[in-house]
Amino acid sequence: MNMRRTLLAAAIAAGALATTFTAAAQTMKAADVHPAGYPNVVAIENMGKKIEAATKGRIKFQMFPGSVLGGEKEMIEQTQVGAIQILRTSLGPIGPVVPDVNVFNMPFVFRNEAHMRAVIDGPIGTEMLDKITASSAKMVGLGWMDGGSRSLYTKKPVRKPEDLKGMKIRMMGNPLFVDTMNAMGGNGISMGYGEVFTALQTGVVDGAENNPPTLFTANHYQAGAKYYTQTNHLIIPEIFVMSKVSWDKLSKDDQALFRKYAREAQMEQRVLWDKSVADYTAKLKAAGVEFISIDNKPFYDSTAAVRAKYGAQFPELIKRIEATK
Ligand code: BDP
Repeated sequence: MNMRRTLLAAAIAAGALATTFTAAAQTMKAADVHPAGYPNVVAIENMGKKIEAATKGRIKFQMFPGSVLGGEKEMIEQTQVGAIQILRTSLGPIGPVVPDVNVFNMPFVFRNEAHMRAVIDGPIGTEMLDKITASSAKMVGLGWMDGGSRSLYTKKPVRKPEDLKGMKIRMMGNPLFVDTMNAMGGNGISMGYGEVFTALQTGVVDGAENNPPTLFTANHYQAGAKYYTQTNHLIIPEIFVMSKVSWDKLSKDDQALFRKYAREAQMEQRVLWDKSVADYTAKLKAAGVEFISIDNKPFYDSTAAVRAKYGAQFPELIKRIEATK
């Protein structure tokens, strides 16, 4: 056999080996506080399946649902150091890390959920993801999810701000939310999501606030909070981010794949979300939770100072949000 050919064959074999090494399958750890089957978890799992198929198994996903890797604050930290690759979290606890996102965390900043969706789907949503990516937070903003509207649930019925007097209400870890609750008439207590059930049971708090799917899956109504007052005071989009450490290791083509399927996950979650809000609302009612409809204007009015305080640094952005149809 001709020497040149042998060398060529050896070179090809070595090349193939090298490709096999660089293409070694890697597993992305994805995490969420919500249980398996929750819309947000399902949408990320489906994104993972698409990426796995598109890369022929070179990139695999493993979902860690139900807070098994910790609460959101801890998971944000793990994502920053690259121990978690994909994190779906509320935007609430991102605020202390990337203050720019707080414009979306303000009470009553969106008129309704349709308005919020129009904002996250459009240029403002993309700019906000890019701001997170460009910040020092070591996270890449991949996409948004719908977190519905958050309303109050308490052990005693609440209809107006005065009814909240003296009530301790659990809020997510971000001073903006404590200010919001204090302005709404109660005493805001910042606490991790995983501690709320026991805090309700032991009387450390008298209530909390969330959307119907979370109220149901976290069982908080079984810890005594069975009055659900439709304040709709926070319409916070949820987000999924990737660890910058892991993102920087992806090729440009893989990054483009992640972007493409992230957008699809954003759209898919919404369909699953709407269905789950309807399902869980029916389940909550069947379980004896009393839904209290109110005129939420007094709550809107009472939080004006919070919008003024936190919105002061984003006057232009707020105008653009308001102008979004
Ligand atoms: C739920 C969000 C979840 C938050 C939780 C909370 O989906 O990301 O952790 O609220 O209140 O609605 O902490």
